[in-house]
Amino acid sequence: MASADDPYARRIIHIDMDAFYAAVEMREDPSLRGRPLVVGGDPERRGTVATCNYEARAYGIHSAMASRTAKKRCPEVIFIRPRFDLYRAVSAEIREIFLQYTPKVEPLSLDEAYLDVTGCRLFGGIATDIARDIKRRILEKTRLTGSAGVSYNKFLAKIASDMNKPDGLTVVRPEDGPKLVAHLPIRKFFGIGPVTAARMKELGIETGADLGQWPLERLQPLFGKHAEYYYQAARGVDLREVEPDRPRKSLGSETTFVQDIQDLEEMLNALKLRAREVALDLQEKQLTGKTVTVKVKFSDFTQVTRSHSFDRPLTSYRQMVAILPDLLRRATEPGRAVRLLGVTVSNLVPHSDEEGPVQRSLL
Ligand code: DCP
Ligand code: MG
Repeated sequence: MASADDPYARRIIHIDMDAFYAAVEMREDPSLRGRPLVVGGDPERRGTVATCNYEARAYGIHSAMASRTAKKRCPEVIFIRPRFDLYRAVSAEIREIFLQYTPKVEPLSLDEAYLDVTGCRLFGGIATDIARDIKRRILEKTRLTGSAGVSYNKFLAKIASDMNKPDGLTVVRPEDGPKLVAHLPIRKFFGIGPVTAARMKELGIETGADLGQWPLERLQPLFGKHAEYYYQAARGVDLREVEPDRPRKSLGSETTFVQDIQDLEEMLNALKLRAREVALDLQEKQLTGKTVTVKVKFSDFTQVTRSHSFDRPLTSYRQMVAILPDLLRRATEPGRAVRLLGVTVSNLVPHSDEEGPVQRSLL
């Protein structure tokens, strides 16, 4: 009988929409279908590809690529400006569907979520059938396809959803988990970014099987608090819970300039615009925060952040703006060109009504 802490007892589904922004744009304008399409960026200027459709991927174009490079790889590629409101609306529709199967839904981004369906009684509790039904409902409601991964933990459900894209449905059963993980490049493990992967490579760890050779006592001095997760993951075990509505830790907005700027006034104006975006976002989500951080990226891509924490949560947009000149001066150096500026508010708390109607709005 499966107990609550049995690492194989849960049923987790990971859903990830296919070429999400691009698919939405093709739905809105069917004349775009079958042609290589990039969402985000601008080939004449700076900017990066947010995503592209599968036709564009055939040319080697991918997310986060410089749009100039994308244009070089496929001169006839069509560039589309992203319409986030539209993607957010579709995302909300998908989330509504998820919630009809389980309250345990953890969105990771607009197009991706984990669902814990362990307690779901639909379809005799068979997670594969539940996942198939979710895909069907998404298609019916949004005319878009998504790919599903079904497994006994988050790590493997996410790996599975990526295995048969687009429109995939892939199941990884407990008896197959360890074998799959053994073949997996270390870079695909949750939480292992390029830096850790490079470090592991130096240690001769390139796959799950390599990682599985290391006893916990040897991983601990090298990877500290992450060691246990790596140790378990190498065995196909991941005990992380699906966490519904994970509270946000920060809200931010940033901008990359078409041409690097050096003028402090100009920088300050750009920052104020970002701060306004953040204030709007906070207001929309009924949040405020205590810490304001300014981020500066220089033309050589090095990055500096400077923060200020107030004793009490912000009650106005002005308060946020007032601290920007000081943070900006501390982050920049005269004459050094800046390529990107951003503002983030963290240490978030709910924006209560107790402070009175005048202060209820951050704007
Ligand atoms: N996105 C972005 N910048 C990135 C990566 C993604 O703006 N560097 C946006 C655009 C994507 C959406 O997030 O449409 C979802 O990201 P995915 O990684 O799931 O990519 P897609 O859904 O576009 O494609 P796939 O079919 O590979 O999931
Ligand atoms: Mg996707």
